Amino acid sequence: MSDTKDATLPPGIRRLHEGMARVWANPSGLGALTVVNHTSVGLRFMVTGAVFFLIGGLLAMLIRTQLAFPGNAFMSHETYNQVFSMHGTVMMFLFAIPILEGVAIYMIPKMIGARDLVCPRLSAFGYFCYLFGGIILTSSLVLEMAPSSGWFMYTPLSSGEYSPGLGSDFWLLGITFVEISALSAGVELVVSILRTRTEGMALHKMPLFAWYILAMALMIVVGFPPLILGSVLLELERAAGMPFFDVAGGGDPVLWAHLFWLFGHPEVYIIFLPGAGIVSTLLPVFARRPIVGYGWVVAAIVIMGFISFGLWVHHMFTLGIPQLALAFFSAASMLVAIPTGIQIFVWLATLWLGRPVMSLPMLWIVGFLVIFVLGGLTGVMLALVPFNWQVHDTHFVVAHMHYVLVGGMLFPLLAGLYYWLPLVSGRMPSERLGKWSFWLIFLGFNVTFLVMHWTGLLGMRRRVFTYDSAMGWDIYNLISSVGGFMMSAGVALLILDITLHFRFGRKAPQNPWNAGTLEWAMPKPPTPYNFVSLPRLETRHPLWDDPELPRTIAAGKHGLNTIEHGRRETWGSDALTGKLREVVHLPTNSWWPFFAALALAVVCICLLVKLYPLAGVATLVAVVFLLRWSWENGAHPKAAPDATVAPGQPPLHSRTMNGPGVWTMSVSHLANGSLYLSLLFGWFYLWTVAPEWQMPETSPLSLPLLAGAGLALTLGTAWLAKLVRRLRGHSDSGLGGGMYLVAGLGALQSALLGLVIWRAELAPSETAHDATLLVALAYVLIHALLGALLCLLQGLRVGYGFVGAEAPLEPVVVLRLWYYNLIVYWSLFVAVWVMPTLLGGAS
Ligand code: HEM
Ligand SMILES: [Cu+2]
Repeated sequence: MSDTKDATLPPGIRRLHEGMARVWANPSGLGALTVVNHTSVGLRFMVTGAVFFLIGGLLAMLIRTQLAFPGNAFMSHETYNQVFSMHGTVMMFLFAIPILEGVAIYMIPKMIGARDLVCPRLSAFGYFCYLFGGIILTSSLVLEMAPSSGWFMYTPLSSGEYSPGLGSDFWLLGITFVEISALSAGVELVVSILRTRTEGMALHKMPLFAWYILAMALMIVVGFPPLILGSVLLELERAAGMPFFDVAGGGDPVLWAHLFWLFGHPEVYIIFLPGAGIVSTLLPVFARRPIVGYGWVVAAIVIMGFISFGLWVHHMFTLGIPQLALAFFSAASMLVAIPTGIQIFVWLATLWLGRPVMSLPMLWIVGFLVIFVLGGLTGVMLALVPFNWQVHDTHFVVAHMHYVLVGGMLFPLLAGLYYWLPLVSGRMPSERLGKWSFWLIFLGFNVTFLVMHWTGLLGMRRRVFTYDSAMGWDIYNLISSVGGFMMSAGVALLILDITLHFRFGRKAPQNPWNAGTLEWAMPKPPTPYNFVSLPRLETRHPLWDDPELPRTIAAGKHGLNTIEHGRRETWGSDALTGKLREVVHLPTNSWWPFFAALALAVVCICLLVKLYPLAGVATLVAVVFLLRWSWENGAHPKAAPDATVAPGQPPLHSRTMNGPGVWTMSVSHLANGSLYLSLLFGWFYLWTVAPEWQMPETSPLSLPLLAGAGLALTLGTAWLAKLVRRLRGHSDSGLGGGMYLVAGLGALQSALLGLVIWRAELAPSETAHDATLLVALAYVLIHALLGALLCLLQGLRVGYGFVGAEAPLEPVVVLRLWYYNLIVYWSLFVAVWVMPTLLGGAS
């Protein structure tokens, strides 16, 4: 029941609901493409992710059919290579990450008492990037041009020489495109969790789920850029012959492995953390007591986030890594067992001290505990280097991986699905069908993968498309395959169950599981604005301490209960204490995210079919769309001519100097910085390790031009900083002219950099040295152009009166970019000019 129609509400409050419904309305028909609301976008992510899960599952069944019998001719080995590569790729990139992000996008604002995420248009954009990228990737299967070098695309197998065709290109371009979506969601989840919690929700009162998602999102922000860089470099190698991973040209294929696993290992935790977050949310509800050791769990999450970045090398134990490094990474890999162990003990203690009730979501959690612990045990075995050498790349590893991934992610996800279903649909799930599908999936899973440990120990390698009967693996493989089909039947039943549920489920009460968190204090199914009024919270379990909360919220008794200004608003609060700081004015529905993503999809397709001029045009179009979109940011006066707020409220965020936009810029630069550091890592790695790397005796880069560009950048940054200081003193004299001046300095920097590149006469398709240098210079050039462009726009906006002493936020945001450029430029100068010159090109 949506409470707009609640006849028991007094007329004033009903008008408030109606006003909210009008301002937050989602258009239908074609207009649905403009929707930015987190509830809709989150659902889209989840449904799309589920479709990709089915595609990935279908591919898994093809694999199991092929392996069911020895000497099977069901598929050719070429097809098999494509099928297992796409199975891994679809499951990891198109199912696991996006569906978990979908859950987070859907749940987080509801759990922290916000009306939406902080950059709703960014999530809409991310969704379309995901959708288009996913379609491009999977269409390669239909075209029989799918990637065939496995989901980690090791070079040189995936390089031009051994993978001619378009398969690798589909992967590299498609994945990069999809990663844009993961990053957008990552950035906006971090900022939303830190800056838009409802009044009083201090960091230590935040629901555990938000902690887990915060860690996941930060890990995405830091962990995904190395892969994006790797993909770009490999695509440059394939398309333009730049030999980053080719030994003959001074590159090194192991660099790919490092860049891939710098991403790939954290990826496993990125997948596990939200799963564990669901467990930590549901378990106390069904144990009917608060979680034991909230602080311990938070500590475990933080520790896990940190150690997981130090572990990537354990995927490369057999790649010829120095002995000492092996010992270090082996020990470190075992350390992860500690935070995992803490969480498992906390869960068991909570169950032990509570009065647990069994229900469908709980069944999935028990299944998770069993499977995940088994997967953890084989994980500790694999961290032992000698054992790892024995079973490396056998089905033992495939078994371990699925115990961790399916146990750690799919089971909690399904627990969460049943748990939050009443919120989404307003109906209760059925216990009977649900139990059947649980047992089919649980037993089917164990039958499939438990025996794979034995096939692996008996020496069956992964990724072989068939085997000889004499090896004695027949019966194990047959059992595995039967288990796989059992599991598929369970999934089919699950889908049937959910579909029937939306039609026939019985009505859910307000708080069906008697949960303590805020998402159960809203109408079911949720209205686009979530809460008509935003409560002030003092406790971690608002609904346990105040069961009346849903009623008082709906009656408009709490904060931000006005709609007079016609704005979409939510609280902006202090990251630590949850004290109110500003009213965040959120943007409304828009076509720009859709158009921008569409233009990028065109870029991607043009690159694939090697229509480079057209790709260039499409890139320009995409940039124009993105700029047009950014023009409406920062509470455009057209959208909100009236910047006043209700008496007693904090100011509108664009009237402050530290609104969430500043945070978004900073978190984006965390991602950007991770990409840059990966690039520096690549430079030094090749310099010191690649056997054929050649450093010229003298740098090809002109010192005066480099220094001139740096000077322009430094002056521009100083000037911009001065303008911002004046704004702080509430003065905007000379702001417009100053902005144009800074833009001019940025343009000068770009021009000088262009000259540096032109005069250097690099031969990027001959040596990895020149190729890496060119990429690094292009990176700073793009940033210089961006800095100039944004200042130019700022100059215009000052002229229009959008920015000034009254609305000082945007220059602060742009200044962050200039600071970033400054650090990057000079550190790069040291790395590519000073150090090589001092060391005399010693290789
Ligand atoms: C639905 C049941 C599933 C079955 C029956 C299944 C089966 C398999 C099999 C037999 C392989 C080995 C291919 C080979 O090495 O030749 C494999 C690989 C893989 N699976 Fe699954 N899988 C399932 C679900 C999942 C899920 C849910 C995920 C991730 C969330 C996943 C991720 C992977 C990955 C990353 C690989 C490695 C692919 C490669 O070697 O390149 N699988 N799967
Ligand atoms: Cu790992």
